[in-house]
Amino acid sequence: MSTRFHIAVVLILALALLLPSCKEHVADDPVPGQQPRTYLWLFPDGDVSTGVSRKHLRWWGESPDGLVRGYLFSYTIVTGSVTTLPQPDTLRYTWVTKNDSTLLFPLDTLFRRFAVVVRAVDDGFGGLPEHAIVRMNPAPYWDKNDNGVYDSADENLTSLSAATDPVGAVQTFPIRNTPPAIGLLPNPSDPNAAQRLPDTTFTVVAIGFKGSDPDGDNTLSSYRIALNDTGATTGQWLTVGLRDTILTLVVPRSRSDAAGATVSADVYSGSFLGRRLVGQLTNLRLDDQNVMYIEARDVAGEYSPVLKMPSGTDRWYVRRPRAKILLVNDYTNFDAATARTTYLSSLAAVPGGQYAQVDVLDIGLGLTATDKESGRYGRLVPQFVDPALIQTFMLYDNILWYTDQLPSLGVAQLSVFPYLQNGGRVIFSTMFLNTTDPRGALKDFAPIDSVSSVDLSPTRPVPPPAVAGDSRIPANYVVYADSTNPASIYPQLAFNASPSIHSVFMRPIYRRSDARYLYHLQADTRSPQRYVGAPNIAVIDGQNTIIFVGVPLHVLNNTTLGDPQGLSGFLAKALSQFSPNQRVNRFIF
Ligand SMILES: [Ca+2]
Ligand SMILES: [Ca+2]
Repeated sequence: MSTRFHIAVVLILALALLLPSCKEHVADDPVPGQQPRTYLWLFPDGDVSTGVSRKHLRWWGESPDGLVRGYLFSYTIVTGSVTTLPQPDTLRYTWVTKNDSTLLFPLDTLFRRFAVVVRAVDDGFGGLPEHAIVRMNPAPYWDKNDNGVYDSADENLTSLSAATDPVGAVQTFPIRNTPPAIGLLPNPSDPNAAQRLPDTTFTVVAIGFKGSDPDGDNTLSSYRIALNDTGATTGQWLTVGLRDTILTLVVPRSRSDAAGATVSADVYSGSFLGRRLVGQLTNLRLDDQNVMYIEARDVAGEYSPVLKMPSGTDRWYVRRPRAKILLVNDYTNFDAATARTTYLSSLAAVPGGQYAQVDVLDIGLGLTATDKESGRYGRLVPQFVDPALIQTFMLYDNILWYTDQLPSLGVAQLSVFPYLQNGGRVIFSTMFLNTTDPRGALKDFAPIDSVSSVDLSPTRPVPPPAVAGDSRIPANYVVYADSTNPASIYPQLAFNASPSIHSVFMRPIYRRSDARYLYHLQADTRSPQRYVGAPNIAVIDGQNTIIFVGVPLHVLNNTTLGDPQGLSGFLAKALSQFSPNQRVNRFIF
């Protein structure tokens, strides 16, 4: 503590003890012409040792012969420990009537000294608008244009000097910078869970973070990010701006297809739609584990402790994308292994062999049916679906998304539409629930107007009458291609020969106005009939970008009653019909 500060403390105690007699003295025998005195107090405990840049100050004045009208307040950077007014007084003062303020010293170096000067002004002076700028040299004036020179409309303040404390309260504060901190943003898909990376991704990953600084968040200056190495030899930091708190690393296929063991990633800031390229990061390891490092920097040039992702014992493995098509596995039913094998072999059998290589994303991995129903994300789904899953999709020309009766709709709603809008092509195969179904959400990306909502639950009345849909489709029932467009008739399909009954919740779907039907189910030949008519079960949109199938495609692999190539025949036709010149962000093939 400084000597002056001690004096201030002693004085205030003395004044408190002597207050009654002082008052009497002032009232009985005013002393005209005496200037006020000023006192400065630092909260919370008066510690003026080297400290952080946020200080709560309080000041007050004592006037022996009148009231205190206000204060001239100033602070300035100094080199030594200043305890008296400068001579000549060249300070820039602000006129204030309040008695306290939380000061944030504008620290832009590691260490600074700031001198605070407060001078009480008594009622011998008429006052000024709050925050008016006052200068005392060469004679007091209101520096209206704040240029430090008495000129233009500035006003002389002739009565100010006599009303002002000639000494003032002067205190020097040594301020040391405090380094910033950095932390992860909340998990956007679940605020109650920590943000994590999927343990395996393709060449896209997103991370959200936020810096803070005890000296004030407005003293943060930038962030920097590096991959796998922060050392000077091979590590490379990429510095990004303060608003870039959601970063997505993306490697275009043109680059990863030609890369060796490591590759450079483009770094985007923000959501998919609002994305901005902010730079590149070298050193992303393909088919290997990777680590990201992120730091915040403040205006004084100090960095936060490093934020490392993944953290703890988590790992993040980056797989090199190799295929032209991404198989999105959103299917957790008992026959999941059969379904997966059927899709992989049917794609491999497409003539030409261009789908022999298939990349798979198991978005249902780790989820129970209950999890799916409550909208939880699988652990391979990037928590920033927008932009990370959209950018992952953009690595592929086509997506085949197959799901059980509980599609990951929250994920699909955020990702499928932007993918289609940016050139992607999708085959989406789903089942429906027995009593409720997600018609509204499906419409966000599927070219359908509605889905039959008839009760298909086990407690539905025994037929007759037949209803619009069924939960039990006999083996070998034929799925006919729509023939209204003779130039583009799809191969016939049929339900597999076993089991004898397929337990799928089939509901007729109704096309969006631009879309056309691709397939309808044969009429029900059972007696009594369980479903009415020949329900439409597949549509394609008017732009030829998405095919939506309301039954699981993997049970339509009947090569006797369907196309001789079975499901493969359908996939060959569908993938070739998709705007054939389409290439998403790719280079080879
Ligand atoms: Ca001026
Ligand atoms: Ca700081």
